[in-house]
Amino acid sequence: MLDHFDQEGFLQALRQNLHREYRCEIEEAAPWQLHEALGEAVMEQLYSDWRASLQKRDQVRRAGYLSAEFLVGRAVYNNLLCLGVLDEVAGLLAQAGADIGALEEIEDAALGNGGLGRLAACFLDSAATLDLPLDGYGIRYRYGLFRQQLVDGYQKEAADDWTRFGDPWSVRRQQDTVQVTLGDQVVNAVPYDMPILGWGTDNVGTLRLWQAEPVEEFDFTLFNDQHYDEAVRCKNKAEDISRVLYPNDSTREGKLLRLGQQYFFCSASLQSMLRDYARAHGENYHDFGKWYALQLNDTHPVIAIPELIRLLMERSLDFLSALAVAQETFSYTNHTVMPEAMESWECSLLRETCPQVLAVIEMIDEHRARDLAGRGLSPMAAARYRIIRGGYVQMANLAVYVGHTVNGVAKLHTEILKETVLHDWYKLFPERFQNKTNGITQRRWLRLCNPELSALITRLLGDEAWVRDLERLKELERYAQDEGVMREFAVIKREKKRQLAGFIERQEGIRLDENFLFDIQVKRLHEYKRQLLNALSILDIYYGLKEGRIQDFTPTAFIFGAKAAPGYVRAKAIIHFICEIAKMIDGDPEMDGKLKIVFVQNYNVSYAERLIPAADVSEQISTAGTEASGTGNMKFMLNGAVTLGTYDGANVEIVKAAGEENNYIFGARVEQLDEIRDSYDPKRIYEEQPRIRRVLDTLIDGTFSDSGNGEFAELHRSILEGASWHRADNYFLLRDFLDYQEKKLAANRDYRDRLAFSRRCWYNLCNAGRFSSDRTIREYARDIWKIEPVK
Ligand code: GL9
Repeated sequence: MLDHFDQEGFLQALRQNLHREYRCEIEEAAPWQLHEALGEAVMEQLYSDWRASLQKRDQVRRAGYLSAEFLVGRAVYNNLLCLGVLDEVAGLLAQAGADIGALEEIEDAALGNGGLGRLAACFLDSAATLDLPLDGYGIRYRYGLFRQQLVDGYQKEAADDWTRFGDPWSVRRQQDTVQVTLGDQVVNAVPYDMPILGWGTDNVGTLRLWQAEPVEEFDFTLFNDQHYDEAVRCKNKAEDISRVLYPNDSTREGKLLRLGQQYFFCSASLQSMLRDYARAHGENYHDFGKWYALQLNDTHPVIAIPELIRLLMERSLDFLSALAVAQETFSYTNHTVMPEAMESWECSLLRETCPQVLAVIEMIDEHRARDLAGRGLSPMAAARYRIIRGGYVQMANLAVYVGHTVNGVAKLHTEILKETVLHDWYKLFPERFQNKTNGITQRRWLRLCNPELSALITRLLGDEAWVRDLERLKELERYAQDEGVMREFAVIKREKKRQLAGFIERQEGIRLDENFLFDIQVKRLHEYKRQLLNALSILDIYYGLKEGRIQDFTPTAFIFGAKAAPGYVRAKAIIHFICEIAKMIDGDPEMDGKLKIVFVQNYNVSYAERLIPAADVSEQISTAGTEASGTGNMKFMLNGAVTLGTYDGANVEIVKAAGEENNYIFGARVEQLDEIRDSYDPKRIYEEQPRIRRVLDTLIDGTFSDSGNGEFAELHRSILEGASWHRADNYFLLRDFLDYQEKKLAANRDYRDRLAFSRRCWYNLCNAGRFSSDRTIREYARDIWKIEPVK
């Protein structure tokens, strides 16, 4: 790619685009105008490589990643980086009087909630880099994940109008429009294709996002008769389908519209694949599964299974042949063990949205009953595997029964699937189960977000090969003994902290001192992730400092970033609680220069790119057995932070790779929790431990005001009494509290010896190689999709 990047031509194209579209020069252009013109110029440079890659796809076995979410973030810097011209373009713009940094104003494409959607984006990046024929299929939401503001410590949501200033990275492919029938309504599905650039290759992948549009703009007769609202009703109803991303993380939304979204993008994607298939291979659809491997990202796209069978039957396959093709084609990834996230759809909803598909699901379930009887299961035993149960379709059962492979996303998670969540299925089909530990792309999560550290790594290794081969980092271990290198490493961390402090001051109006230890917890707000535990521990540190119980404390900034699902009342109460603690500490002059809390607003991919490189301590404190994998944990490790965490998800593998002695691990393990679960008595701990009682009681003793809505008292009850739907302290905050506090203070003490602390950070960085999504995607390609690189 970089060989044939034409700098002169590029600059000229940029100028021409600005002249033509906005009648202005580079130095006069507003950031969004520069972004549009720059995007267009890049797309022009890409065009022939993208086209060539698309053509090659048709000649090989290929894979499709079906996902309701792709959290791609900001494209401009990453694309310039992958083209190998980020610094050059920055220089050219500077010469022309413009600042490439101005493009920070451009909104992220936040078409996902969190880890699951970001993983999908990392996978596409890795596949493009590895020349693997993988494309993404999803929804082009008109509004992505809501924008978050904190008003008096409360989360306020606003619409995320991410295309407000255009979207130069998508190509509308009108000619590839297909139609999808939803209930009594037919809508157009119009694909918008985004190029996915790899590093050091001219291969370009494609993310195809579907937009719902009316078949007819509006009803002219109604309009003429002055029924204006009526006239556009159909248009609105069609556009509603791809209007907004559901902001739920690990909880399901049993809404008709959500089901409509899932069916819409699955049907559209399959129709377009069948069209491509027929063009390339003819109309013998029996062989579809020989050419296409389709990965179902959680249960959201599982409706693609019966839809493919239906579409194949329309193309004259019989049911059993179509089922066999589906079996060959689909595999399913589970991303969570939270029972409230397991999708099931009421049959009546399916009947309303896609009755033809419900009929196919019924056929699959009848076939399953016969199949299992044939395998010698009694009707009683076979009933445990029902796909339709109590009037609901169990989407995970559908996926595991029809798919050829099911995988978890970290070793521990896959074990939990086999032993509990999907145990019955594992007994029946053990050969279908695999583990694929998650990964992250080092292009965005180190090379792009931390050019300073990248430069050091490149200098020490002698070249940039690590950007495509992250295992190379292991060779850096020997520099742990080199004080000069360790000092340089520490200087870089300080610089990233200084940069973050500047950004936070501009965004939040809060000043941070880069000499503080930066302890960061950023992720979606969820009870199982235990931000409340972190908050309570900070309160304990606060009282410990006031009382003199804690001595020689390294001044620390605790930084939070998290969005709460708008309907998740407790999660919002926890945000408010953290903000109240921050306010109290700010108001206490004794804490000046010692303790600081910041809750940043609107945490997103671009904010993460600034926060993660600046962390000394990475908080990964979910209750053991609850976080399927986590991927933020890997990003922090890669940028040289130590993990303060539990034995949960991929933390287990991270600590194994980087050494327990270089991290701060605490808390009960899964087996221990399983043992105490039934007899667990948080009230006893509360009564026996005055420090715990004191911090927990700030929720009810008037230390903080919940503005009279009872939200803090409700949090207090959730720990000590439980509620109708869960036990007291469901996530074992009190069980782990003292152990957590001990490890947190140990990290704080250890930080005083900067050199030793830097070494621990360094070992984390050096052992992050395994957590590249390049490794993950190679495993999917080899073990599940059976696809090969295309050169
Ligand atoms: C998640 C898990 O909770 C994470 O532990 C995991 O790392 C990712 C990716 O596999 O998947 N499952 C899930 O529903 N979400 C995850 O992050 N939620 C969101 O993406 C919002």
